[in-house]
Amino acid sequence: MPNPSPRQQTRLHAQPSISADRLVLLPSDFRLGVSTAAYQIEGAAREEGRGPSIWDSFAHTPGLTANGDHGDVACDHYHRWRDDLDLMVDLGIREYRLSVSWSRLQPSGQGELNPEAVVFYRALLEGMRERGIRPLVTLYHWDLPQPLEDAGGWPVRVTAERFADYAARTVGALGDLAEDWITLNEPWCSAFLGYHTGAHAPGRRDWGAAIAAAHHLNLAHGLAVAVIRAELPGARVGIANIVTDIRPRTDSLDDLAAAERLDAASNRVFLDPVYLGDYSEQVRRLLGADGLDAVIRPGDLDVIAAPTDFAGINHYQRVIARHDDDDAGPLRVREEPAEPATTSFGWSVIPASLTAVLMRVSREFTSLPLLITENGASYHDYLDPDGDVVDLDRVSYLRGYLDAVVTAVEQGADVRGYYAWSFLDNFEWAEGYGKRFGMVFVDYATQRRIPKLSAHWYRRLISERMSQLEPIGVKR
Ligand code: IFM
Repeated sequence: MPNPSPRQQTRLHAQPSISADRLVLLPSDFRLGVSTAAYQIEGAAREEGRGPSIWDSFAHTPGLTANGDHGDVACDHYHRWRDDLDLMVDLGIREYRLSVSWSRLQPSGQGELNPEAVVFYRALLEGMRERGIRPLVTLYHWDLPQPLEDAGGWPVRVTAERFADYAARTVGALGDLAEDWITLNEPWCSAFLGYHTGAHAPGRRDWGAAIAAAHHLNLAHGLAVAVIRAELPGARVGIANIVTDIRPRTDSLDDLAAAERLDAASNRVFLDPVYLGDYSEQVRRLLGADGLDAVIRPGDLDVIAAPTDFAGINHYQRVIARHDDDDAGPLRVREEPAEPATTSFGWSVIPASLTAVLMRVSREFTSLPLLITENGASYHDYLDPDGDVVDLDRVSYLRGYLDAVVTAVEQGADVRGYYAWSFLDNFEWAEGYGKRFGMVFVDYATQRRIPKLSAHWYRRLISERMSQLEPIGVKR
């Protein structure tokens, strides 16, 4: 790797870090890491026994992803993982959130694990151990085995039971190599983008199915917590929910109610049962008659509220909610990005929204330690004629959002980690490869990795942090 070139050094010097007297406010066990997901980086879609997932089917259906992009090859991490881990080490990164692929580990969605997949993930996790990288492993980052979708997918209850079986077997096979586990990533996307808007796999458009999926995803999480604890008593377990900062457009009663509805259907339907033990009145009023009441069985809420060890929070944006009777959707809410929208997705860049979300989760939902399991931004990154990627926007984004984390800590939130999304540019779902979130640029034609300026900035930040911790004897 790549030390920064002299020109990059000059640019880096011009980019301030987070000031030492702010950085020092983070708890001594604070993790500074990066995050990825299996389908977005692995490739090797038909190798060594992997079966198709809903994302293979979706991405190979013409017209559903930008440019018809799919994850068949992606970043070819399946074959290049050693170099990728070496690069991570060179960049000073010792905390890595990754996901394992259900359709690779259990291609039919039930029964014995695929031995070749177990060999692969064991080698990957052993490779991390050898390099001193601590894994945080997500069991489900959206790649439902296609046979389970064919049998009804998340809207049917048995999928939650299948997930618990997969979780038990996977933790049984890999648990000696990882202590930290996440059950599900962003069940909101799986349920509502997958089954309501159809923007994500499996591409269905059925509001009732999305609501049933939401409950079964919550149930899957709770069932998995129990089996993970049984398999690996020392495990630290949590769920990664996307938490959006939702604000009413005006203080009219209509807009306030619209914001409350959007919050119920985006945040509360997942946070309430996991952390508060029941769906709130707002959620039940909005979703109960549309199917939620019908799928909740006695005992489910106790299962879902199984104690966890941390709360994972993925945060990307603030959204403005406006009441809209003409909106054909069930929520009657028009969503607008809060200004200024500056990422290439058109998402807002408002670091204070992360502070707000962390404070809200701490005050309203849980006193568990919080891990920011994803936060990041896509920009129009490109290789300049000197072969560098100078992503000043991302540097400024990361600085702003990490500083917002420090603000939340100052205000009393118990935040223990930040995993930037993402380590590598990767397959950004329906948006394909056109949206780049990585700190490391991937030239997909050659699979060359080029650390962007943000990667060098992050390395410097981690090293400043380490030098703050050394005098007090904390080593990582
Ligand atoms: O790329 C995704 C990731 O898979 C889940 N959270 C949001 C990211 C950016 O859209």
